[in-house]
Amino acid sequence: MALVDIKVPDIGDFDEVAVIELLVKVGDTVKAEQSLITVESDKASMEIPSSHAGVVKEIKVKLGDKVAEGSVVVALEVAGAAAEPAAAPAPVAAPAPVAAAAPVAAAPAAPAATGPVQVTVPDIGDFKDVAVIELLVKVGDTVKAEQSLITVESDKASMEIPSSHAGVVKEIKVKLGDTVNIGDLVVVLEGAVGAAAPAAAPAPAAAPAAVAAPAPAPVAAAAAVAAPAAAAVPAHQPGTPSAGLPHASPSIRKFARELGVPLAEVKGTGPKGRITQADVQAFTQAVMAGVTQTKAQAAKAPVATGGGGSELGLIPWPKVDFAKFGPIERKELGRIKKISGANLLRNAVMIPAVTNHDDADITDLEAFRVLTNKENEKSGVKVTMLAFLIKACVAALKKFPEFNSSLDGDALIYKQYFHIGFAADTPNGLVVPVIKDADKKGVLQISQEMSELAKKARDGKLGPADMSGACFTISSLGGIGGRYFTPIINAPEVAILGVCKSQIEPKWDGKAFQPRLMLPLSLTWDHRVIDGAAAARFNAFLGQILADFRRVLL
Ligand code: CAO
Repeated sequence: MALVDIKVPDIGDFDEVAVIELLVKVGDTVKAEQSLITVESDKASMEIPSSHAGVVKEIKVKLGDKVAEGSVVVALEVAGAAAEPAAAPAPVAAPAPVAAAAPVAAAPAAPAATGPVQVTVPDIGDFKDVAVIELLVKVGDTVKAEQSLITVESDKASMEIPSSHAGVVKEIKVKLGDTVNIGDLVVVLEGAVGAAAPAAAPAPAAAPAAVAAPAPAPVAAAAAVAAPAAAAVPAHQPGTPSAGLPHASPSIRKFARELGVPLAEVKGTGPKGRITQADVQAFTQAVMAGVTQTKAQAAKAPVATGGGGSELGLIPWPKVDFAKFGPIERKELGRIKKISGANLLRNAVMIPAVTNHDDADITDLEAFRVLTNKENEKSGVKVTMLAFLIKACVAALKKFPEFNSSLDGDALIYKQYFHIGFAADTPNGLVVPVIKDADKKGVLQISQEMSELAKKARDGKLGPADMSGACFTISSLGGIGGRYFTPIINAPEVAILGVCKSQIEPKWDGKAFQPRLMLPLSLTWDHRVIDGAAAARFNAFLGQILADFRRVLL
């Protein structure tokens, strides 16, 4: 038995790198080439492997220490003969290729290439058959010299392969999952100019020029396992961490991939938010225990329940075996319910909504409506209370324009048209047909259009044009019953009026109680756009109009 100091091997141009992870502890038995620590600079992430097999006797570094070539990492107890090769066998100095990745210096401008330029994988040292895990550009992209084109990964390091020239990507010659080696073609560039450092990019002999990319810029620990190729990841500068990508070492990414763990969803608890093996294990255990869900699982959960709730940091949706308690029947949600469920959930969650309740005295209006219907009996058009409400709401929207608006980022879009949606109950679910330009139509015409749209809705024949463009929605449960409710705003509208069943109530007129027909109103409004006082005024104004419809003319 002998004690051998395991040192940081040649890490090329990286003078001082920080120890960010200890991968072994005292007493561990390690194999030759097993990673001992992870070090990181602003340009690279690499694992320092052991040159020998043995037992860890002492760890000579701690988290945050700066190390350089020759720094002792671990004192290892090795079997007698094995201790001999004081000079560790070359392959064990595994990070060499990463370390050899010279920081990509700003390249001196070079003359324009005469034809298409083929950018190939540069010298990546001992690394063979590295996998392409990320495409950072797409055909048609304009790239700068040294801009990263793809990310490749071995089990010990990940690195970005930068472009040797500026130009326009004409062809991408690799795809995700391909393995590449030095000299393999990565992309073909058109109109290429400005070759990178001459040393790294040998001069082309003839067109089409085959030019090795400059030395790869190692990815600063951020691997791209979660970034789909089609996601059009914005090209980024070489050597910088891929923004938004998970911060983990290559071995952790491999570990996560083997378990099928979406690394992008794992919260890192290591230094600088780095994802550790324990984080991946904890995530896996949480998913297995049903405490959390991956985004993919949540997306598959029933739409009406809005996934598992993990996106909001909520506990998962309860999973109950209802059959344990009695007979059950399972029926899939219909198409309309699925669509409206997802919309309702978004609107309920995203809008800071408040509901004001009020009552309107519609005694005289109802008498007028009944009379009108009697007079128009032969016309076949039945005037409904909802048609009056649509007209009354148009008047209120004109008086309070913010109720006829929509949020557009930090701005409000004020609409100068008055399209009013009304919720219609159908055997297949709730739909919202729209009466267009209600301000330009009389109550009779609105009644007629409503009855046609309601029929189309019940027959499942509403087209997209029938249901789009609403500024404000009315949801009437008046024909059914109830007192008040809290309707959900139909985004991007900013308010909705719920109406319930009118009934005769005693109202004090100053001398005596009078029987009056009172209509319950429930106005839900988006507090980002509307204030409580405005909502109260809107309801009060609506009440005045419904109490005396002549006010519509004012
Ligand atoms: N108070 C008392 N009675 C009312 C009333 C009210 N607020 N509103 C309507 N009524 C009466 C009508 O006068 C009619 O009575 P008669 O048959 O005696 O004339 C009866 O209720 C039925 O009216 P209706 O429902 O046919 O007509 P409508 O214009 O009120 O409504 C429509 C049409 C399409 C909106 C309605 O059929 C409907 O689908 N309502 C449900 C909307 C809904 O589901 N909203 C909830 C959304 S949130 O989940």
